[in-house]
Amino acid sequence: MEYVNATGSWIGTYTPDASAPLGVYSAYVWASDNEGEEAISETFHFTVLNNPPTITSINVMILENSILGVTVKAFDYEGLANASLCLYNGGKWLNFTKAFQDNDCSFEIDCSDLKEKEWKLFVTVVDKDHAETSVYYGQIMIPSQPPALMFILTSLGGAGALTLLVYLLHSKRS
Ligand SMILES: [Ca+2]
Repeated sequence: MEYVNATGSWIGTYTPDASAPLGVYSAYVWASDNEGEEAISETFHFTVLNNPPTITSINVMILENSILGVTVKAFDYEGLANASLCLYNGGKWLNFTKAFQDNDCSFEIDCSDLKEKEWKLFVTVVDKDHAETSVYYGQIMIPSQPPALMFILTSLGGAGALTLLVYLLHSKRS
């Protein structure tokens, strides 16, 4: 602590470590003079609170084969735990949760089997002390996967048969 001669005060600042357990702390001041006399103050209390996490960026990409790629970047003084993606299409919720690696959390979700193509995307980030922050990212469109043209079809020969099979594959997916 630093002594301020003008006021006869000792001034100190205590900053709890980011990993300090949350809650109420007790503290007191102990002082001694040059003759060895001591004095102890009354105990006082202060509370260490949790800072909620901050979502710094959300990057959404539609990758090949209807893979939805989402990278969430966030910050938290006490440390991040995991991120969740929630997709909502008006009737159905899909939830995906993953742990953070440092300040990044990346998802690759295979959406090729989803019939519905328009989804609202919500992102939730949870810190190590269970505080959470949620945001609505916006509407995303998952494009239909083009019908798969398998090499084996060519062995069936005939343009008519090929067209029919491609059409059947396409109908199955849409
Ligand atoms: Ca926190």
